[in-house]
Amino acid sequence: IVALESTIITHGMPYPQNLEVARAVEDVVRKAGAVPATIAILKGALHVGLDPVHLTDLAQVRDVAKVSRADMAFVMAQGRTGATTVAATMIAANSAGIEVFATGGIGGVHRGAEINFDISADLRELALTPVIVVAAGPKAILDIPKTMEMLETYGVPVIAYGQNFMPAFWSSTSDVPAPLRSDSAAEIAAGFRAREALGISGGQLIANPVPQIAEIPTSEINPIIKQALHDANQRGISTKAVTPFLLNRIFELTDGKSLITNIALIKHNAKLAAQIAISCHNLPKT
Ligand code: PSU
Ligand code: MN
Repeated sequence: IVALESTIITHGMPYPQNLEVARAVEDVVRKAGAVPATIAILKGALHVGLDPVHLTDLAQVRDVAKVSRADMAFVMAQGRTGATTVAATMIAANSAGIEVFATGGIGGVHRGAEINFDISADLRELALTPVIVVAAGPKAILDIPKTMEMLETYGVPVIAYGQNFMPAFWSSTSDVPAPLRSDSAAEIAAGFRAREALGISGGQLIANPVPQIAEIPTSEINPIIKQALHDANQRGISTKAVTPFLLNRIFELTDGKSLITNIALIKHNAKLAAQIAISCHNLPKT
């Protein structure tokens, strides 16, 4: 089983592309031989796996909360609907016995964190919860070197898939070296089992580069990210609103090109996640 998050659907992409992508990503997982489980809170109930009607509703619903570790339980107690971030999806996946989770990009240390202290709860979750998260690296709107430092401090293995450098979400590579590298799903599964055997808590982050054909090179995306960050500052965007604002602003500034890349990388991650899930299934716990 491969877990999929829902914040990407409600806060990461516009309708109707979000619904198309949510469905397409589930199909990629099925084609690769695994079972998708999109995770969300619907009217107070935590769903692990959404049926087509739920998925369609979620893609269009307004005022849906973006929930992380801090607020998921309270949103459920209030009977509200909430989209799960990477952190909340990991918690739900783990409680359902799912070991692998595919997303676009994880949250991380924001640029200017030395002033605004904005560090995503996704990082601490990776330190705590034993789930393998497949992502195209930390989102490039973040401070990638600081995010790497934080992950190291938290004891999270960061494994680049098939290359020596960290991918940067829209771009297939950055100039930040990856701490670990793997070229095989089976090896990633073996690493996860070895952590379990050692009694080390937490997950693994698999940094899977976007296919080069679909990437936006750093030289092209960096000035756009700068502009989007400037706009966010000017408008006083803060806390949970920062990531959705930036993603939407970058979508506007690239005339939709960023979304095309985003879709390509999510599908690519879903496929690798399915391969890892199958490897994990074939590798019993010791
Ligand atoms: N990657 C995307 N789109 C998104 C996100 C990631 O391409 O919408 C979401 C994920 O749910 C991630 C969250 O967990 O953004 C991080 O938000 P924050 O920086 O507020 O922790
Ligand atoms: Mn934040």
